Amino acid sequence: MASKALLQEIYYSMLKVRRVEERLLDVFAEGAIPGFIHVSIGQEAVASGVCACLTPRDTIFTTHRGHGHTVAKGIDLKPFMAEIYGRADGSCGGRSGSMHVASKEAGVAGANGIVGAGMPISLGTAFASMFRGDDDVTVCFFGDGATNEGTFHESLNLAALWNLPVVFVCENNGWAQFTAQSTYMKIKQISDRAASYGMPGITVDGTDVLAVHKEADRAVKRARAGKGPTLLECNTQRWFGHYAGDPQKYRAEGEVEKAREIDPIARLETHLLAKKQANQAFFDATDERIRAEIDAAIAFAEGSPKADPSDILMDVYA
Ligand SMILES: Cc1ncc(C[n+]2csc(CCOP(=O)(O)OP(=O)(O)O)c2C)c(N)n1
Repeated sequence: MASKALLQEIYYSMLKVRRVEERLLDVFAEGAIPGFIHVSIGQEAVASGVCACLTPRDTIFTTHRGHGHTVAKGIDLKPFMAEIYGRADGSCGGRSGSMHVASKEAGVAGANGIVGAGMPISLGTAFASMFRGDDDVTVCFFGDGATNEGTFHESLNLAALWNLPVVFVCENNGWAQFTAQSTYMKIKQISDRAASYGMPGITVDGTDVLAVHKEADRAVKRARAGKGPTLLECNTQRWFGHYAGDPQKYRAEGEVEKAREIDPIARLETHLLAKKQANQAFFDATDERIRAEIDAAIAFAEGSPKADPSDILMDVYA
């Protein structure tokens, strides 16, 4: 059972993810951000529920839709925002942009714009932990669409074979770009695929942060204890389009509105109020604190010089 302090911390994390992405949508619309952004609004319970089980030493890998995981893992918002703005003080010197943010300090080994590409790389940090003999864990986030990539199958097979300390978290929002899961996959439950590789496969309501946290905690503890990988499927809802500006014309009438009725943050608020673990004053103060942190991060990004194009190949090894 999660403690009051932990639940309040998870609430802060979820609201921070939400407010950061709302702000990113605003500044993107103003033309302040180069490239594309993909937001995960509606999916916050997955990022925050899983990352609450991790230590700063643990590593995550994420995707093109990775702001939430990166913020929940604890990246400093200033270099995070500067990175998305393409500024020299960004966590990657402004060379990565939204889709490839990484931060060694925060244990974020990187977002990745290539679908399914994080999975084989995540075996590397997991193998390194095993090789060093420490108990650090790697978590690899990806979407439902990525589970049809060859990398998914190769990575799960090898992770199970080598008993690697990695947790594969499939954030199943039912869509891969503009294609519904039911039109590209026969099975309904992606976690069923885990059995083929010899690892546990769990499906959880990804809008219920308590459920996500409980199952993620079990999977992370299992990996930390040297018992090997788990596939954790979190069923969730994508409120916005595939990318910022996508009008979602391919979705059935009323579907988006229905998805937005299931608000993972409101669900946690209801739980906290019912259990008397927080009150409205706490929610308001948390929001105010987060908004101030975001204002400071945006000011930092805007005040940072643009990345110098002549540095583009710096730190590129292959
Ligand atoms: C290898 C590869 N194929 C195709 C694309 C184009 N693409 C970008 S995101 C995306 C859909 C990914 O869907 P999913 O894995 O479910 O993640 P979600 O966008 O729902 O978070 C596709 C096909 C790509 N970036 N990389």
